[in-house]
Amino acid sequence: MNSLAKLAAVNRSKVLANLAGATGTLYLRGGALTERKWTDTEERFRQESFFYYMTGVKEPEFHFTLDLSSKRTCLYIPRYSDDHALWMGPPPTAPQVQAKYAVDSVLTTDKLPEVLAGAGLIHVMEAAELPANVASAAAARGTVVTDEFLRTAITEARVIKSEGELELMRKAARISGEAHIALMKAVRPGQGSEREMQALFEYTCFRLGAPIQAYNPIIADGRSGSVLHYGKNDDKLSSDPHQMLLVDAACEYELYAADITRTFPLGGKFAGDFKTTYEIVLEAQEVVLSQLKAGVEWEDMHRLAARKILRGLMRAGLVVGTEEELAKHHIGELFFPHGLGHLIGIDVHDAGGYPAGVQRIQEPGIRYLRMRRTLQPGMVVTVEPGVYFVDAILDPAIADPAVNKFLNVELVQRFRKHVGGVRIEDDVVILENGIENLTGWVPKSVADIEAVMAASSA
Ligand SMILES: [Mn+2]
Repeated sequence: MNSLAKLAAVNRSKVLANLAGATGTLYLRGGALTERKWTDTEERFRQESFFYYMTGVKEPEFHFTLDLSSKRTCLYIPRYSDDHALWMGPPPTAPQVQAKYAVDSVLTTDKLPEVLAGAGLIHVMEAAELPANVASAAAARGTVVTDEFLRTAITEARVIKSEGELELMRKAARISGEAHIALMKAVRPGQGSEREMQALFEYTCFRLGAPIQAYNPIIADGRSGSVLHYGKNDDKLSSDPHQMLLVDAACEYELYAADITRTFPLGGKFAGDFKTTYEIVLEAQEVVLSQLKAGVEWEDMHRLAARKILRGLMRAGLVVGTEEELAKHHIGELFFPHGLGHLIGIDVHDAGGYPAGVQRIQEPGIRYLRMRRTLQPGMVVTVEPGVYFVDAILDPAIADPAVNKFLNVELVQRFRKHVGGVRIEDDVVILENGIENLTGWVPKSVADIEAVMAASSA
C-alpha cells in the first residue's frame, strides 16, 4: 500500500464516523480524461478532489464503492483498450491496483450496475455522477439515491486535516516559500518581465519536486497589483526601484495546496507611499495571526483585519473622519474589498467554507469572505489581508459626494498613481491555543525582505 492510500484509509475512517448508523453503499466517480475540443490532445489530468480524498488514486477513469454494512471497499478500473500499452504504457492490472490502494476488491467498471443493483440505498456526491446504466437499473428496482448526505460527510471530514495531510501541506508550503525567496533574490528593476519571474517561480517548484501549481500564479508589477486575480503576467518590470512586485503563487504537493502572497520592492528597499501601504497590511495580518486559535469566529477575524486596515488608512491620512463614521460607511472596504482568507487543503479554496444553512454576510468586503465558521483545531486557513488602489472602486467613490467627503482625494490620487496593491498571505494550522504558521518563515517584515534582497544584490 502506498502512503497516499494509507492517508486515504485514515480519511475514510473519518468519513465513516460522520456516517455512523447509515446504511447502503457509497459510490464515488473519479475524474475522467478530457480532450481539447475538436482534437485528440488530452488535457492534463488532475484527480477530482473528493475522489482523491477517499481513495488516494491519481489515475483517471476509476470508480469506487464502499458498502456501509460490511465496510468492504472496491475500486473499478476501465477495460483498457488493446492499444493502451502502445500509447500510454502497460495499464495497471487488478492485482496491482488492489495491492497499491489496499482495497478489498478490484473490478472493471462494467461490473458496476450489477454491484449497485444489490444496494438498497446509493449515496453519491451528485445524482448526475451515476453512470446512466446504473441510474436506470437503480430506478427500475426502486433504489433510492441520495446526494448532499455523502457530500456533507466528506466535506466535514476534509475541513479538519489529519497529521498525514498536514505533512503534505508543510511540504507544499516549504517548496512554495523557497520559490518566493528565489524571486526576491532574482528580481531587478527594469530587467526582465513578470513572465520571467513566473518562469523562475515554477522552475523552482518543479526542481524541488512540485511540478504542478495549486492555481494560476499572479505576478503583478506596479499598478497591476490592484487587479485582485491578475493573471496576464506579461508586462516588463518597472524601472522604479521602489515599485513593488505582488507575487501570489504556490505549488501543490501530492495534490495538497499552499497559497502564499508576498509583495516586495523591485530594488530591495521599501520607501514612501509603497512602504506606508505595506506596513498597513502587515500590521493587519500580524494582529490576526496573534489572535487566531480554536473557538474564534472567522468573520470576527475578518472584521479585526478590516478595522486595523481602516486605522492604518486614517494614520496615513488617506481617509478623513471619525473611526465610527468611516466604519459605518465601509470606507476601509474601498481599499480592502475582499475576504480575509479561506480554508485550504486538496483545493486551494477548499471545501466546507459555508456549512449548510450558513449565509454570506451581505456587506461590502465581507460578502466575499469564503468561510463562515468557528475555528477548530486541524483547520488550515489562509490569512491574506490587502490594501489596493483599484480604479473601478476609486473612480465612482471619488465622483460620489456622499463618499468622497471621507477621502483625502488628493492623497488617494497620489498613491494610486504608482501603488497598485499589497497583499500578504500565510497558511496557518489552527491549534487549541494558537496557530502553526506553515509559511511564516518566508520573509515578510520590512527588515527581513530587505535583508534577503540586499544579500542577493551584494
Ligand atoms: Mn488565497
